[in-house]
Amino acid sequence: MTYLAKPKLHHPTLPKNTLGFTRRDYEGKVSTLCAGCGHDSISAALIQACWELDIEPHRMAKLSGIGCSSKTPDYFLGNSHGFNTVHGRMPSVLTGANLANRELLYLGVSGDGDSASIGLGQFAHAMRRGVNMTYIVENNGVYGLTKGQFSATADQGSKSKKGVINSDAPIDLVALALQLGATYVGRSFSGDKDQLVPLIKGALRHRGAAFIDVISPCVAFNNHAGSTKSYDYVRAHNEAVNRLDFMPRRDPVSASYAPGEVIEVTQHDGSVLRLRKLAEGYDAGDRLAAMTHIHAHEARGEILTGLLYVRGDSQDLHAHLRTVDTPLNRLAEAELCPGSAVLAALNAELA
Ligand SMILES: Cc1ncc(C[n+]2csc(CCOP(=O)(O)OP(=O)(O)O)c2C)c(N)n1
Ligand code: SF4
Ligand SMILES: [Mg+2]
Repeated sequence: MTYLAKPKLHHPTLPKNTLGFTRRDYEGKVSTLCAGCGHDSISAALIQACWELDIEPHRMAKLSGIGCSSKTPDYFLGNSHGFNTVHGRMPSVLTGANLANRELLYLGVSGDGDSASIGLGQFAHAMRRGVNMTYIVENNGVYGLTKGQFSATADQGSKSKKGVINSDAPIDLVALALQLGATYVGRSFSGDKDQLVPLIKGALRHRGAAFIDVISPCVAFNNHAGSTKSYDYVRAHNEAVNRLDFMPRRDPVSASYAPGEVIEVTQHDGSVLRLRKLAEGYDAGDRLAAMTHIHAHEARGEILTGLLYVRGDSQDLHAHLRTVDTPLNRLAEAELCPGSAVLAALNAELA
């Protein structure tokens, strides 16, 4: 409960990262979510990823919409910037913040209701514009906060807690993100920390729109037989395409792997994603093949997880708009309003 303050004392032997911070320094308030909610495991994975990446908490901005999932930024990175937007409006508020200050790291946390229903248009435009962000959807197939109605990601034929069968076709946000031009696309399961932590680390180091759909069971309203987002169902149908290692830039890159078994993708900052292929012939650099693969496995009732697509030479919105390197919120009047002589020269160019 949030009225119970977390003890501030750290055990003296807790390991520290290169900034001198322990994992506890990346925590937030005590979670008010239901015990066992998948969303809390995602918060734990985010804390670990940020601690391992030596992220300075004040350089991170976390934005969210409305929902149990969107409440979670309160439970991690308590020393970072945070903004709870209106339901479904996280992407546009984040885009504005990112345009104003390109130097922060942007994390968008949303739910399947927040992103696939009311915020679907906002989600689409953040992806196609290449907003430099890590966009995480904590996907439980229901509106958890408002007591378990089917969301737009609920599978057709899946059963609600009260026994109602969902008759509508689902929206697959991963397939949509790929189609819309996201340059880093992955899916994971809240119960698979080994897969989720490196996936988040790769996304945080990616330049451009990085999207991760995390299946995150709602223990209160969507964890029964007949649900396709329950712990049991996801464990039984999870099909990983690759295993991911994230290597920060400062580490020497070794090449001790058998050819054909591992693909390496170097990101813009020099960090390396090392992908061990699990699925025969899976190439995370081939967008069309990724789309086909996702649909083929979906037809078999399997949930494909791992890094599904990544583009090493990705660009972001600032590159598309050719903005200046200095964050726009730091430009002073002299730069923003350089005077009539500059205006006259510009007009002369257009004449
Ligand atoms: C404009 C608006 N419409 C509807 C609501 C009611 N509402 C609150 S949360 C929510 C859905 C949340 O679902 P999801 O994003 O999947 O989050 P979860 O709780 O499942 O993590 C809805 C419909 C609202 N808060 N604001
Ligand atoms: S209602 Fe569902 S999504 Fe919300 S906190 Fe409880 S288990 Fe999590
Ligand atoms: Mg939900």
